[in-house]
Amino acid sequence: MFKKILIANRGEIALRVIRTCREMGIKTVAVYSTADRDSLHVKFADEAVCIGKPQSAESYLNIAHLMAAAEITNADAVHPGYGFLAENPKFAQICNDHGIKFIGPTPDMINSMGDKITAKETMIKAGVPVVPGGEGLLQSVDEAKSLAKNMGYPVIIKATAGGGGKGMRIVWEDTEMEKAYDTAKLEAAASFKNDGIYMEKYVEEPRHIEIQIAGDQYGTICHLSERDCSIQRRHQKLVEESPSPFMTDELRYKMGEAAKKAAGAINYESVGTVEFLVDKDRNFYFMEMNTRIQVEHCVTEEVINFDLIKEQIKIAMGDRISGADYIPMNHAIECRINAEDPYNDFRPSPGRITSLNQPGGHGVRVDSHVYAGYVIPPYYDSMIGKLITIAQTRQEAIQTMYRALSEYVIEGVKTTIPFHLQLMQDERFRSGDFNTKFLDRFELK
Ligand code: MV4
Repeated sequence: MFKKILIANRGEIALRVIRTCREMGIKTVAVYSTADRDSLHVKFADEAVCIGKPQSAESYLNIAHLMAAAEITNADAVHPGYGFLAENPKFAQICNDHGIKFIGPTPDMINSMGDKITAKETMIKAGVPVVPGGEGLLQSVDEAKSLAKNMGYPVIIKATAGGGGKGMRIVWEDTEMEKAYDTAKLEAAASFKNDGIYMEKYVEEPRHIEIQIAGDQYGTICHLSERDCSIQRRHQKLVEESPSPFMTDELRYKMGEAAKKAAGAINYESVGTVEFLVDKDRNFYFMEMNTRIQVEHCVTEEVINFDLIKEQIKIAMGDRISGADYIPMNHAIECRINAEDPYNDFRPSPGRITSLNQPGGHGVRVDSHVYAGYVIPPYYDSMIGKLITIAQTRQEAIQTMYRALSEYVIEGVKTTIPFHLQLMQDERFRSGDFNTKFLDRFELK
């Protein structure tokens, strides 16, 4: 049993972890940069340690500072949240080497999913469907061209060290290949210090549907149903929901089994997510696996009535899971409320929140670390909070969302609320007829 957990993160996820720890009777240590002195996670934790300057590299990404904070407070475990060091195998290794349990998978598991070609090969061996493509790294433009001719254009070039959309190039015809190959390789080298690239058939207008899974230290794995994350803009998710409006019982069964196979192939321990692309004919393909808790975990929590952070902590303590899968019992939608100007290319809008009214009432959950007078620092992501609504049907969850968004008052910074208000009234969104290209054609009025 953990007595004290250090949370190596900030913002709403730090608060989210503190809340569950309180309920479990576990003490908490917050860490903070000098820019986050007045943050709620600092006030809500039992102890707080300043770990450095505002820049992430000097604080939330600084492993030496975090380990010092864990040692002086006698923490017996570290929760990494999402982002920052959550998928850094070196950090997980150093925690474990110091006798501090990293609440997440082992460094080996993080590594095996971090390199996309390795992950894909593991999935093929395990019998999980992957997008058709070349085997291994591309060695030359000529190889890229002949491969693309064989499988037929369009194709997509991806960085093996990439993920989340960075360094991808779609290629529609032979004449574009040379430039795409070169820029993808340069971009991969610059972004990831690894210029390895590979090719896949490009799946047009896919949905992004991911399966939440959990695995314990004894090899039991279950799935906790899907989230539809197709409403994205430049690879930034804006809205997530569960169940997916595109889901059928048969598809959920098949994707659930595939996700469990994927996790089982690496003996996965902790909670995690298997991301799939789903085409219009409901063919699905493994994309990547996230070895962390995700921003959008709340919609799953609400549709299956289950605390995923509690489960993650219990698994790390060595508890067993039952192995039963979970099916959504109602509908949940999450809107990300960011300090961004949707009328100006979603440009970040940090600054002081001069006035605040958060929504409430039946079917509404707000996960947020802000308060009236809080200053959103410019150094980190611009999320103010997550607004989640829960209802028996999708239509009702949308209606509740519209109502809750109308109650939300945030003054002093620009927010994504006007975008979400229009989306909730959009006929195509309301009918569930959308894919990852939806926001490319969405015009804010
Ligand atoms: C694809 C694809 C189409 N075909 N792969 C984007 C994030 C990264 N994880 C992989 N991504 C994609 N891979 C093939 N073979 C389209 C995307 C993609 C996408 C995927 C999910 C959500 C939004 C997206 C937006 C653009 C492209």
